[in-house]
Amino acid sequence: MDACEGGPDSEFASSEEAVSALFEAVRGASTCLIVTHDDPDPDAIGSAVALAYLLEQRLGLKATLAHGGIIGRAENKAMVRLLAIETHPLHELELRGYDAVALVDAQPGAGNVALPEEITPTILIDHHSDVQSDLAGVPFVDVRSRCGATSTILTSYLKAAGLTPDRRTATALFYGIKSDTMGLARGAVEADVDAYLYLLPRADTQILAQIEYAQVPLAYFRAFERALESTFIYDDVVVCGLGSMDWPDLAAEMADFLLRWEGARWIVCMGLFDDEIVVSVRTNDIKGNAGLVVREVVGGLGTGGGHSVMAGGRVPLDGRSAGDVIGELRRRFLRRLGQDDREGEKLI
Ligand SMILES: [Mn+2]
Repeated sequence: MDACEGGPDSEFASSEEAVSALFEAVRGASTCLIVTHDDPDPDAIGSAVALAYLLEQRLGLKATLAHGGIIGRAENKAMVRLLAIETHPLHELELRGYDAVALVDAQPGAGNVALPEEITPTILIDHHSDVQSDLAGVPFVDVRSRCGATSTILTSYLKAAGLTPDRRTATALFYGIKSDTMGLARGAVEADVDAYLYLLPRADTQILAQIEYAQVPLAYFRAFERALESTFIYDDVVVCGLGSMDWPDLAAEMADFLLRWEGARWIVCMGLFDDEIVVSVRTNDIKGNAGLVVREVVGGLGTGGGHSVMAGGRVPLDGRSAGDVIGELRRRFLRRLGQDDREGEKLI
């Protein structure tokens, strides 16, 4: 059995069971809207592509992909362009026009899903833990928090349905797993490794290389310089205030990058995008419970959550200045991570 199959939070003992329940949940439907979390990452996009493939190939459903926010990171833009993935901004669609709605790599209560509250998904497939969503009324729920990627769950569905992914689907799923687990180095379990090895020979390695080494705009290097200039060290806690960002996932990208510093245990990156402070947290302490840390820190101010070693959140400005909100979050994070509120040492 896959190490994240039938986990403590999954209702299903196997992916075969999950797939038959999934098919039952969409019985009679002819269209399905597949929604990811806002500013979708490769795992969200890969999962959506694979679910569409499964529903189209096995049930003849017509699937439409949608997301909130923007696809901002250069790699993610390259992924949708090179794999010809059509995903629509959610606000441009008439949401009531679909027979079924699926949510992948996200949950309704996480605060990072633009799907209006009055729309109850038909399908929910995710690997985020402790989101405390009210999932009553969602006909199909499969949350496997031990999986390193939602793409791993979708790979097991395809296998369970006896469906071999085509090159495009395999490439999207492979990159989803690779990116969410940092090449199996972060939070990956046996099932992620199995899925990764199953997909690798089926994926287009040339396209993968073009995605991973996607060219970036000049603004990227400038943002990097600004970020490094405004990064401060408090023992093993590193806090980066990014200021105004051109795309929201820059906070996560910087957090990943800063975690490479040998002295780091916790990274907290915060930046302004669209009147909200975007928070991204990383730790190399596998018992760190980053998701809980973020939820406690942003509690009362915004929303957040994640996994043991990576997490994120959003705090709306609500009329305050970005500097004030970032300052308050910085103080809260430092206190929560056992550091005094002090000046901090500049990174560079
Ligand atoms: Mn994910």
